[in-house]
Amino acid sequence: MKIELITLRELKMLLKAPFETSFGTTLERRILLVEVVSDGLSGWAEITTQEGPFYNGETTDTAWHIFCDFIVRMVLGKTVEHPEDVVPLTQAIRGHEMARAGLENALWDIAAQEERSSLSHLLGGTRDEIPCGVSLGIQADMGKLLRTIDRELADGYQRIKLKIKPGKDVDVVRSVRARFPEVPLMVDANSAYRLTDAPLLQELDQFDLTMIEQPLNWDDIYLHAKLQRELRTPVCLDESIHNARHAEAAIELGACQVINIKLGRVGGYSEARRVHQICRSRGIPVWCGGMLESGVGRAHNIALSTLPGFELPGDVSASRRYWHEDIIEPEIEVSLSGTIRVPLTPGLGYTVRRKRVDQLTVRKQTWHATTQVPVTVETQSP
Ligand code: OSB
Ligand code: MG
Repeated sequence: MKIELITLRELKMLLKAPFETSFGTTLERRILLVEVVSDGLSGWAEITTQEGPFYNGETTDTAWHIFCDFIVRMVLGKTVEHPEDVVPLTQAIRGHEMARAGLENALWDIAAQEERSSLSHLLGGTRDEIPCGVSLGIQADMGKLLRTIDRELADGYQRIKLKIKPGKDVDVVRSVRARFPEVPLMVDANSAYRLTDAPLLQELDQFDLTMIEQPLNWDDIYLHAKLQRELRTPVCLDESIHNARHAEAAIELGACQVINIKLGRVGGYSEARRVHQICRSRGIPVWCGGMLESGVGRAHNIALSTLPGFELPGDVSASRRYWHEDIIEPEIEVSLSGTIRVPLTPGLGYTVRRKRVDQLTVRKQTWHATTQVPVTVETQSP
């Protein structure tokens, strides 16, 4: 595959409803899409940064900068045998996993098309459908939260994840558990607690949660091991795991019993498959997390979720939960038994709606291998 053309776009997309986590509220998404052209085929991927540096250190704007000013220069015009071969080309970059993942993942889409294989098959996926859960943002109103859960369960979703933060934790979980005694339920704190909060987190043990995701500091492993020893509820790590070394350390230290794998957070498919392999060899179940992606990022999450270790329902849900209109065709749909059918067509398995993408684009840069310099720069006022 020769990397002949790269296009980076920023899209403005309004979520159907604001999404609140312990680190902030999002309504207007700034989505970055990468398109790579090689051998006449287009590969697509999403850079899954959030707008501010509050989930990890990256933002839409840092990713734009790193992608344009470093990644493109390192890879444009280069030829790789396999998508994994692009990873060493950008290895000198420290951090910025999401920006790097955008490039690598687009090449996987191309490679799958070249092999006339679904992306899932090329990755070694073994499932023809994947189990789905939902992640529910923090709600001001308890009645509204309970009604939302009713609706998600009626739609078939297999587990409910509640975002929590100090002051919106034990009582919220108690009310939800009282109303839904049997539902597989978990919570995600997005690093809102400290080890000194262990007594409060122990109160959650009584609600039979499948796990508590990322309770402590975003860059910690060691303190999670101390906390896990104090809790019956399994700890799941999200923010803390940036690569396979982190996963191995966390497992060996006893810092978690589950790992949430996000393609962007670990820097792309190569590293995600390594994390998956380590977890599988140690009997640690994994599931695929979400970053409020557009259909492009979501389609990649579906492919990843077909690997054998993804035994638990992920935060991979239907397009219509987030968007009035998604940018892929068909939109992602979830069955009444809470599953997504994995597409079998070559590549990503969904078609990018170019017209829709163009309508939503607020800035765009294209690089050709022959010229090296950006040949089109287009900026619309947002
Ligand atoms: O921690 O899993 C998280 C959204 C943005 C940033 C971090 C997280 C989330 C979610 C939503 O939980 C997942 C989704 O539905 O895309
Ligand atoms: Mg999380």
